[in-house]
Amino acid sequence: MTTPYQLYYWDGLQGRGEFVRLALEEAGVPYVDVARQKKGMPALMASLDGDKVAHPSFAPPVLQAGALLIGQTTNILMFLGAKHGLAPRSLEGRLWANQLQLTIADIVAEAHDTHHPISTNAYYEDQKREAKARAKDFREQRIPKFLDYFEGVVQRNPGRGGYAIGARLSYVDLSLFQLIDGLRYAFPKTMAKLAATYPHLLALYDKVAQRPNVAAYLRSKRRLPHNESCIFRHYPELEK
Ligand SMILES: N[C@@H](CCC(=O)N[C@@H](CS)C(=O)NCC(=O)O)C(=O)O
Repeated sequence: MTTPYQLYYWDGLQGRGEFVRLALEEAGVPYVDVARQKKGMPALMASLDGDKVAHPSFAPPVLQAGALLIGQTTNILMFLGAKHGLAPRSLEGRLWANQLQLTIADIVAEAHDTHHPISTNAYYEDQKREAKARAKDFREQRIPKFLDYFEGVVQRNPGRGGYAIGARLSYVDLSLFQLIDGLRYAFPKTMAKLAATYPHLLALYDKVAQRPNVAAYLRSKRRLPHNESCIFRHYPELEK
């Protein structure tokens, strides 16, 4: 038997770890969410420490796969996609998946910056005024621009089935599900208003949510609820 994957990610929130969890859950492979175990934090911290590991990450999520220690969400997904049939096999297809995932990472970073526009290290309460301005621009300009782009990708994909790439589910579809889920939580009014504009993305969202492994995961205790420690935070004042 092979050692299960070890996922290093902060406990108590979905965060960027969730993009990795969804891929692991869909693939049906065993993994340990290390920081949620007793004494898991020192192991998480070691994955960031260049004195302890050969390839330290700047920040979680980090995935341990046997002797490999992999950082950066997009990099981890590229690895899992190839290993578990969640990515195209051709070079062109793999690069396209990676490109889309990097674009998802871009909007995820911008979603984070709506509540921390000045500094990740400062409290939200100390940057509320700037957060308001940043969130307004994100809601009015950036969400539509990114979602138009992804809607076009799904709509123009010649593969049948309503996926982002080809005719099969990939990790990009799982991440688009998580992106929409997070945006709906953080900006419910904005997303409700925009819903009619993104029929292909919303159909993809439903399709992913109904995958047996994903659906079982979403019902499980392993799926933590969205909260205000995370990337996607619901502050009603940021949607006024
Ligand atoms: N580009 C990285 C970003 C990783 C990241 O920012 N992780 C957050 C948690 S979601 C963190 O712990 N950041 C600490 C920091 O930036 O100092 C990725 O996509 O994995």
